[in-house]
Amino acid sequence: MIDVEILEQEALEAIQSADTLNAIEAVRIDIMGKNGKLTAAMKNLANLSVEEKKAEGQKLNTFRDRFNTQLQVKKNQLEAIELEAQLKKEFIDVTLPVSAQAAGRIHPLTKVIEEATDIFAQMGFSVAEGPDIETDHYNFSILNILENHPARQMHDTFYLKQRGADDVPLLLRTHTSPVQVRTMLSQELPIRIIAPGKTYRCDSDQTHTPMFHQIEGLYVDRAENVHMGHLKSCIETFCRAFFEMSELPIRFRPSFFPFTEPSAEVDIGCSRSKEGVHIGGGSDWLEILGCGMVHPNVLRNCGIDPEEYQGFAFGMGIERLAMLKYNIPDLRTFFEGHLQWIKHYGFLPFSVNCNANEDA
Ligand code: 2NL
Repeated sequence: MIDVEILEQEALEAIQSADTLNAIEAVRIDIMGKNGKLTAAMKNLANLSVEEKKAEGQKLNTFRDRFNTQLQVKKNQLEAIELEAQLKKEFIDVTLPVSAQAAGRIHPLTKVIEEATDIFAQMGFSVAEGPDIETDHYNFSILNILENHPARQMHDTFYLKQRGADDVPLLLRTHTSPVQVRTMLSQELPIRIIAPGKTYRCDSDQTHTPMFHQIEGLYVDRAENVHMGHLKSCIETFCRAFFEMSELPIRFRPSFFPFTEPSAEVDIGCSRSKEGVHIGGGSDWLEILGCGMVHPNVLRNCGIDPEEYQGFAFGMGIERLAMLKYNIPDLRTFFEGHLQWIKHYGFLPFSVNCNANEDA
């Protein structure tokens, strides 16, 4: 027969000196495990007389209860200590700046969209979005683009094989104008929105990619509140803020779009050399966007009375803005996804007006 008092003393000492969860588990196994000392003593009860069995059994039960209680207390302490140590080890200061080496980059197109959105937001424009897959009604007809217009040809526009509800032709939007159309049809006047997003045309060469990005803008209000002077100052404000040149020369040239009347194309002053175009000074001009007063037919098609309301609209290519502002020579590299390219031309997250290169 074992001496329960000695066993208890030893066991409690073992618990006290255990300093890890593994050590405490070893103590538990030594006493309570399949081949443990208490387990063996319990098994041995079978060999004792009824009297002895009763007395010894009580002692063992009392020991087992005390042992379990002490074990649990120590286990809780050790768990708390180990958790504390782990938390300390894994602590991350989320307020520290990301290392320039590890950081991802913001694509120049995203950067330009964010910059343009900021500038137009200050003039009261909010951002509108719409689907990339459109009906030929929203993309063309409602915008006063007639049935025989070249843009409607199969070789200029991506038409889907599948047709929409009521068998209408579906296509990938060729401009973001349908976003403005949908806004005019669904929102109350006045409307002041920009629509940045992906656009698609069946065209692929050095200066065209089948997918590209546009920002269009639209302001419609009562006729006494908006006229071509507002269009002009809106565009001038944007160009000078975007290129960060308060004296940037800007000129409006008469032009034609089916959805605006009158229409204009906008050039900014530049100089050209072997190194490429330089925005700002010089005696040359560079076309940057198209704009005009929304055509009365378009307003009427969108349920707006052109006798009471009028507005201006504009559209520009985002890749072109990015190439000019950030000196990116080749359009097609925007979509190749090369790591070296994005490290060179991309921007660090949280950086304000600074290029990744300057930080790296
Ligand atoms: C360009 C020219 C332009 C518009 C887009 C527009 C939209 C509606 C009504 C009237 Cl809903 N106009 N958009 C107007 C003039 C020019 O884009 O050269 N884009 C790259």
